[in-house]
Amino acid sequence: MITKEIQKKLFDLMLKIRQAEEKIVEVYAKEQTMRTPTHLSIGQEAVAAGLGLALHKNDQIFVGHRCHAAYLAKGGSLEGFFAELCGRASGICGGRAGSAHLSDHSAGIYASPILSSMIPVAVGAALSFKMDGKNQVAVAVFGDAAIEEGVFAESLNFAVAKKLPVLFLCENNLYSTYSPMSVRQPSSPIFERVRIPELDTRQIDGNDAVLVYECLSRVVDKVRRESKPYFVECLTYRIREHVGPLFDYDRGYRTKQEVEAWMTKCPIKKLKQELIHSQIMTETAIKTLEEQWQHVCDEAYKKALAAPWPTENTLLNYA
Ligand SMILES: Cc1ncc(C[n+]2csc(CCOP(=O)(O)OP(=O)(O)O)c2C)c(N)n1
Ligand SMILES: [Mg+2]
Repeated sequence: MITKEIQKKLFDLMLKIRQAEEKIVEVYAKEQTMRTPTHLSIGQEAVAAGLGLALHKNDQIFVGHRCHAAYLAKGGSLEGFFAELCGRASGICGGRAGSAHLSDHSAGIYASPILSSMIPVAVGAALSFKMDGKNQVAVAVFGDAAIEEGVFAESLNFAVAKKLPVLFLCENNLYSTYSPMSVRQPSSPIFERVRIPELDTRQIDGNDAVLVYECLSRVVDKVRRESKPYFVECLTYRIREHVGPLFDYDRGYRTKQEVEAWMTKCPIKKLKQELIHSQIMTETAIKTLEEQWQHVCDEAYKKALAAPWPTENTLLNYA
């Protein structure tokens, strides 16, 4: 049952993620303060928001290069986020990791941009939860290209064979860098192709935050109760370029019309209309909330720039 509170929380979380990434868009090229490649999730926020609210605090997410949204949705610190992107000592990984390795043990999120590499790590975490009798769930979050790596099949096989509490969550944004699905994979939907008798799989609209939350909260509950894996494919779309803050209409691998068509399906726009229509929030309240998140992100960025760089004597820490 979706309450007004859940709807508001989903909206709030998506706004937080959007404003954080819009701040990156604003300063990335102009100020050159973030010397790290950034893979933005603008347009894909509903998946992370729905997942973040569906999980318990001690569940863990294992994600790839496009990790900002999942990191913020899992409770990663916003100040630590900006400081990390600016390479400062107060960054969540001491300024060493950058945008694609956001990992925060206390929030329960780990990221690595080696394609598919976090999928077996999620399965390993799920194995340890099961062996230790912990009631936790591990989630592997990955893109449509990650299933093309052999380790995905190995991980799925092992998780099903050992009945592990792991959710495989595929963010299908239809592209791997500049290559569309049609030149890389058979035309049948991913969720049907990975289905085997012992594995439940589903495909959902990944731009509908309420639907994502409803689906994932049920699925996560099932994974936890029955200790068995589940695969969910979320259909969504990346609005900005693969890596960096710009639009990429000039690249020639997708049309401007296609991007604009997906902009009309923006998950934030969609939930905003629903909130206003069902009189849960007024337009003015929504505007105020947007401005509040803008302000919080501005302040976190300013604080990051004022923070010290890592010092030379810490160079070998974490080695
Ligand atoms: C092992 C490996 N091969 C290639 C790459 C380069 N690479 C980075 S992202 C990416 C495409 C990923 O596409 P997808 O999994 O669909 O995620 P998306 O970027 O669309 O979110 C590739 C090929 C990599 N990081 N690791
Ligand atoms: Mg993709």
